[in-house]
Amino acid sequence: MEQKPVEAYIRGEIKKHRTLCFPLIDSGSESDPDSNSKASLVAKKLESLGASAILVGGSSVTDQIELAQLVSNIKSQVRIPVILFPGNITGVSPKADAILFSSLLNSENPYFITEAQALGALAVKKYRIEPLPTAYVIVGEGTAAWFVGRARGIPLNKPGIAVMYSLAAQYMGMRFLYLEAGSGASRSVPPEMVQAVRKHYEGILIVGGGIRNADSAQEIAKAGADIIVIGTMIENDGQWEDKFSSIIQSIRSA
Ligand code: 1GP
Repeated sequence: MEQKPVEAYIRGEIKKHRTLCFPLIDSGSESDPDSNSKASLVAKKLESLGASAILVGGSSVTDQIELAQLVSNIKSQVRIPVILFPGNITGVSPKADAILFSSLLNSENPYFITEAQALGALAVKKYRIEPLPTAYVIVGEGTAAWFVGRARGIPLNKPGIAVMYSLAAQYMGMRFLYLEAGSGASRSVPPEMVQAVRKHYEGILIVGGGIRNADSAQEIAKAGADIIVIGTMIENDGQWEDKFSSIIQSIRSA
């Protein structure tokens, strides 16, 4: 099968740098009406600090007009791909380069496994967004992604269960696997779990949720993640630029 441009770009970047960082920018902040224009400047900064792509979305996107505006603002500021990370069909937006076209494999609700995907697929085709077939697996409990997605979170101390899901994802042809602890998680996906999955899963391994500093990013990179996702730290930390730089350095020397 012909490899589409964003996937080929990601594979090329992994060859070059081994572990990449995709920062996540959430759409919409009720408390800050200027958040979208600020976010595009943040994206520009992130690109200059070494981000390989910008993820846009999250589990709480409710305003599609605002999301579309955000995506085109970011596109006007950066050259790296802008990739949608949808929590629902509202997360599909016209100007993006690609989408993590995800199935939440460990949801208890079929809506998040196949129904939202069917409802959103024609929009992805119409907008010519490159779909990146992704198995989305939630680890641990108590986060928004876990609650909204009705996930039966994989216990943090059960890496073997994550391995089972990752092999299932591989056998179903999903070329990306996202191990998600959830935004703002108090504990990130344990490196032991990442390592166990890495031994078996041959696709592109994304790990996110609760990664706030260079040390934990490095541990997860060493354990075998191809891509690390950082969200909350960028939104909440006054020193985010320095911290982001040190995360990039730490994963590239892992
Ligand atoms: C959430 O994995 C991402 O979907 C990022 O998580 O906000 O905790 O960095 P954080």
